[in-house]
Amino acid sequence: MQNDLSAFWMPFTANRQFKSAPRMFVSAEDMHYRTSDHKQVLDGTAGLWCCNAGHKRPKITAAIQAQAEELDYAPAFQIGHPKAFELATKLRDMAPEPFEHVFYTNSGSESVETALKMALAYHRARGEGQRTRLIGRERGYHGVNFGGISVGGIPNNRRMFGSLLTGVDHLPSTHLPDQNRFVKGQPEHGAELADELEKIIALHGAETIAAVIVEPVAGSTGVLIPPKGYLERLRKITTKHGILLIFDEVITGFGRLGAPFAADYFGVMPDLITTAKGLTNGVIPMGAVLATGAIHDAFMTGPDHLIELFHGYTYSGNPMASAAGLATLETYEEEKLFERAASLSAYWEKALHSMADLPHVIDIRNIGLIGAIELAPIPGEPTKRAFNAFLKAFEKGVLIRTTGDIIALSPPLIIQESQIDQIVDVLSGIFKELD
Ligand code: PXG
Repeated sequence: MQNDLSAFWMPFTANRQFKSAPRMFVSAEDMHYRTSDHKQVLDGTAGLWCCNAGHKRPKITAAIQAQAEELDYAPAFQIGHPKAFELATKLRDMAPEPFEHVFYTNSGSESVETALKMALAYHRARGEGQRTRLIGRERGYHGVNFGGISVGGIPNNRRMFGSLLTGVDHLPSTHLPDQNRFVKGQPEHGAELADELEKIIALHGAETIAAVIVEPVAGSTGVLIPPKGYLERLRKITTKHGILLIFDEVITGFGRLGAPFAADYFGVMPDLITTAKGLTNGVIPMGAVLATGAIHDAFMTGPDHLIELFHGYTYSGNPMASAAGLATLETYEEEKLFERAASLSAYWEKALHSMADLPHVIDIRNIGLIGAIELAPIPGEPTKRAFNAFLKAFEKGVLIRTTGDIIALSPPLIIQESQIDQIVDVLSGIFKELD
């Protein structure tokens, strides 16, 4: 049957281009998608950075099926169901030590809004309600809701949408292409960029600032890896001034760097962590904000029968999502996938950097199982060269993501070395062919 594509207004998609030559996935298993014209496509991006355990994983599929039979939905407010508590406990056990509490959302964007609201309300609850400013960073991506695009630093995501939140300021991006190029892992230069926070604090007064939010590794804007010492300095400055530090770990959470969270990997503890994506292997929408005991406890005052935080979603801790989350975390543990990511990262690094001398390649960056290959833009036609690479890679059976003229890679943590080779072979061939 001919499928009418016109009704569905697709997100973050060139709708007219897509609908003139659609690319459709109809099934998936482990490392591969299958297209509507029966082609296998190797998943170089874990869907959208979310299917960390690969696709159609038996335990997750079975858990969802069983949950649908048992309890499809339970009200999220004033009533519970066991799996939401079980998953929260498991998450707490997996998270770094200061994180004792879990607030459920349905996406990364909602986790960001939740964390920002928690930060504001935390200060207010402690009698510091004048701390209303939020600090983000240039080239930051924190989802697409109003708080997230306000603290985010992507012009296209902001400019069409009005005046956004007031009282927001931005740190400079950590990307220093002139000093850090073809760096393996964390760059040497740029820790001092964290000191820009001191200038922002001096400008506004520390007592007006509620929180700083950053991605420990910026994913969406092309894999920007924190310079050595940068996150440590941000932590030091925020602590000194009583400002909360939020790590947006929507991409870096759940093993992407070879540790449960980037906070573990870098050994820097924020006050709030936002998550989503890998929490349920992308199978059912779910996000979570991890909060320290100190933040949670600041709300636990007043009469017992009153709601402490006026925030939450109809689907917070949804039974189906909770079941998927539990089965996902069990799959990560049973298959030791975070350890696997850590041990594969050296092979990954070497494979990626083998493309350094190919045509058009102007930078390569990597950390954990994340990689980026930056291409020189076609003069006057930015983004086109990388998008052409995406189209060609798809034709050759490899799924990649592009942002600007940067190719971003983030395969499922079950990837084999031979499949890393396949990605590099296909991309190398394409770079030689590209205009
Ligand atoms: N924070 C971060 C750091 C993210 O990367 C979000 C929040 C928002 O999550 P939701 O679930 O609301 O989409 C994200 C999402 C890409 C890409 O190709 C990245 C994201 C989403 C889609 C595509 O880089 N990140």
